[in-house]
Amino acid sequence: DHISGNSDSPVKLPTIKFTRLFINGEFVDSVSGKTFETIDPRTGGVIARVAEGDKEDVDLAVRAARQAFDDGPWPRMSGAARGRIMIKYADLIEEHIEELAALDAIDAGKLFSQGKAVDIPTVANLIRYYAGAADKIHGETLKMSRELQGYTLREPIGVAGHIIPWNFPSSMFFMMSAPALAAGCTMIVKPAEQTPLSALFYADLANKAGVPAGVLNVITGFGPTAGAAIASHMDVDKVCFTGSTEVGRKIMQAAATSNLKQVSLELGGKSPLLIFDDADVDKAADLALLGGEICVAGSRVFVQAGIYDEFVKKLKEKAKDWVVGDPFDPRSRLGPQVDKQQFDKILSYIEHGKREGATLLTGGKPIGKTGYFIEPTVFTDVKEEMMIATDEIFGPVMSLMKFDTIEEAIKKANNTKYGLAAGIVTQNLDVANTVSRSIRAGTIWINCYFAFDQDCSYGGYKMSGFGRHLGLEALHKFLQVKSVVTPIYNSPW
Ligand code: TXE
Repeated sequence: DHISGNSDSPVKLPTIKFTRLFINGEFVDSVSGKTFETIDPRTGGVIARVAEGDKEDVDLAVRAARQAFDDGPWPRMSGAARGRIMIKYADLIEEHIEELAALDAIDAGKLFSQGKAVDIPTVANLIRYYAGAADKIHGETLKMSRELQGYTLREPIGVAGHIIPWNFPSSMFFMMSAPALAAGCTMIVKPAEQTPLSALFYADLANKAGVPAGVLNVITGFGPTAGAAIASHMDVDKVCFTGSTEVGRKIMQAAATSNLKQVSLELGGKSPLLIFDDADVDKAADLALLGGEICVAGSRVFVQAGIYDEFVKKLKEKAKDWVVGDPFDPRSRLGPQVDKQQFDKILSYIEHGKREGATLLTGGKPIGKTGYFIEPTVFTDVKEEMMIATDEIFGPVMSLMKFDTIEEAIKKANNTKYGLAAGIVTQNLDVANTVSRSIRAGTIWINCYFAFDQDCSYGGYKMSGFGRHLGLEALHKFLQVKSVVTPIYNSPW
């Protein structure tokens, strides 16, 4: 009973208010005057044309951010004053929850109900979390080994560039910009070309909240042009990137060959979910079905031999209830894939899985004639070396594999170039402790999955990148340490 296309949803579709670049506190056209289409993944139709920023626009935005950092009030005002503005910003976002959730639903295909109940309110709370940290940024008094007085200051790093993917347009915008704002940085945000709309709305609300001109600039446009200009800019002090491993490499190269700006990368994943014999099979199957277009998706599911058959049966049953459909339909649990390219990529992996000899347990096909809907897909009889088990697919495709011992589970879980997250389902404390310490990944969820929290940082081991989102770790990404040393009066230093 999958549904697709447009439903007669009672939700009013948002009018598109902002389609131009936001530089130095104003909405402006791109220097070239060019625009590009942003597409509704429910139908493949055009929602709006948006200004196409390029190098010249990035130059203007960086100049504004540089000036706001070097001479403006933002890094100089007290942390408490920055915090107050950020709290106002969060309140304004909360006043527009429905409109923002609807923008992400039409632009990214994200579930409206999820956006309204979770994503947008969480974003407001995330801003408040960092607002509360803004007046608690301090260094240390050092225990020097000689007659010296030494202490450290934590200072904002300067102008930050944030390059954002399409899978969580709102959450990613603030996971990257909120800690930078609290630190006293100024910034240029480039949303993904697939999902520019909510970012421009957030720029307007920042303005209304009293974030000074030049502190938060938004350049909509493409990666190889606008994104690359940020990564290679001589006046950007730090670039934060979330996206593909391939582009992550380019960002590092651009930083290395320009001004050696600091880099943090949150890249792909192929996270394992390990389900042990003593697990509650019903709950384990629910957790396993939470995958999809998310970097930490548990896309490799390993089940211990004793419950394997029962688990497969359960999963097949439950996958049927996983309704794919219009993101505005409250029955939907999965919306469309974000664009044609992602849709084609997922379908070609599914074909590859079949050719490589994996068994299609359920799903495997597109749904409907319009839009980019795909059935939740589960493969069994997957071998570790198959492409569906090694590559990040970034769609509703799961690979099921079997294991016998704990040692084998750990080995298989770590058999990947990625290391973003892992899940463990067991009642046995020893198993949970042993396995969580042995897996090389940035987040381990035990008997849960996707348990994100503003105070709980996440990020990559191995080729999933470095640097952390969320928590105070993310705040420290935007601060640098200055040591100040002075001799103690009359001491022979
Ligand atoms: O990512 P890109 P795409 C993975 C996932 C997905 C694949 C491709 O596997 O299927 O990446 O997605 C900007 N210089 N993830 O093509 O290209 C681009 O404009 C500077 C995992 O959408 O990496 C966008 O803003 N910037 C991931 C951002 O980079 C460049 C989330 C991400 O786009 C650029 C998204 C360049 N040369 C995709 N090229 C996660 N970790 O959650 C592109 N960009």
